[in-house]
This record gives sequence, structure tokens and C-alpha cells, in this order.
Amino acid sequence: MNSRVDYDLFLVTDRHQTAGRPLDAVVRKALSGGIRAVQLREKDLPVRELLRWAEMFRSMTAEFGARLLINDRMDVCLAVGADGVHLRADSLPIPAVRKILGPDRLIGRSVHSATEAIEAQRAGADYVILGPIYDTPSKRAMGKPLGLSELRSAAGQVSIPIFAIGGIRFDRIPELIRNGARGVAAISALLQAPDPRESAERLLREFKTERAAATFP
Ligand code: TZP
Repeated sequence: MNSRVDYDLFLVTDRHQTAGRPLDAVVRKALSGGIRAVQLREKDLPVRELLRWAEMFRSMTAEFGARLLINDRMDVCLAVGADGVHLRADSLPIPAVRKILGPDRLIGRSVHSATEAIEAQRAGADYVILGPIYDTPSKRAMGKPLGLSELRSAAGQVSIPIFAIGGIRFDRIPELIRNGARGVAAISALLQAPDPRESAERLLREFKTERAAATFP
């Protein structure tokens, strides 16, 4: 396993989904609840504004010893000293990004099937985010969610960590782990939570409990 992927829970940002609160304040609360990886994904921002958010989140995540991944933009990643990039299907190919970022930064990839997960691993991804696993409002246009069977299929065929995304809730963590998820990536479960700190703690507690149950059946 890639030891640099040392977290169970990704907070994926969307400043439009914070229930009217400032994104930085919500993310800080989630970090104080134990989140150790943030993916900056403000896709609609002009690059200079994105850079300002990235600088701010770099210092905030560093304060908590958390990883910062930048969606798509490796130039922004390098400029702020982020831990890596998270690539989409239409981003630059992984081998090209690896050449630019070097061996030490994390490269993740969004995938929508087991086949894509295999391809991402072959191309050199450090981890994949697979989804949407469950129904989630922002992805309804993509059609039916993948479900746990696709997760199981991907987990049976790749060795890099798989993070499940789409409709993540604390009560779903046990079945996601049992079906091969190394971790989860969440937007609304953290950003829309009335208390993002409590929500982070609760999600992370589910990981601990489920893993303990797996170790001592
Ligand atoms: N990719 C697949 S599902 C999704 C993304 C970005 C949205 C996840 O949002 P939520 O609120 O955690 O279901």
C-alpha cells in the first residue's frame, strides 16, 4: 500500500455547499474533528482566485498536519507546495503529470468503473476516488449510481487505495469498508453538517469501529 495515502477521509471542497457559511471556517472545523486530507475542488474559479484559496488551505492544512490535494491544476499544486493533484478523466494523463511533479507528490484520479481504476493504477496513480457509489443530488445527471458491486469489483482488481464518493454518510462506512473501500471522500456529509467537527469525528469513529470489528471477529 502507498504509505503516503495515510488518511481514511477526504474532505472535497465545494464553497456552494456550506449552508451559507464561509468555506474556510467549515473546513477548519472539519480539520479540528480529525480530517487529514482536503481536496480543493472549486472548479468554477478563475485560476488566480483558486491560487489564493490554495495558499490559504496550504497553511491551514499544515497547521493540522493534513494533506492538501489540488483538483486538476498541477501548476497551483507546485506554486503552493501542496501534497499532490487530483485528476479528472479530461485532465493531463497521469504519466505526463508524474514527469512534472516527480515521484514524491501524490497523484489521484477520479474513476467511474473498475476498468477505469485498473487503467489509473497502470498509469501510475497513487489512489483513485470511485463514484458515485450511492445516489447524490449533484450527480443525478450521470445516471444510476454505481453501487457496492462496482466497488467490490474494483477492489478485487487494484492494489492502490480506493476512496468511495457519492452519498457518503456515517452509517454507510461499514459496508463500504467491507466492500473494499480504503476510505471515503465526502462533500455534503462534512460541508453541510450543522457541526462539521462532530460529523468528521463521527465518520472517523466508524472507520475505527469497523476495523476493530474486522480484527477481532
Ligand atoms: N464525484 C462523484 S459523486 C460526487 C463527486 C464529486 C459528489 C459527492 O458529493 P456528496 O455530497 O459527498 O454526495
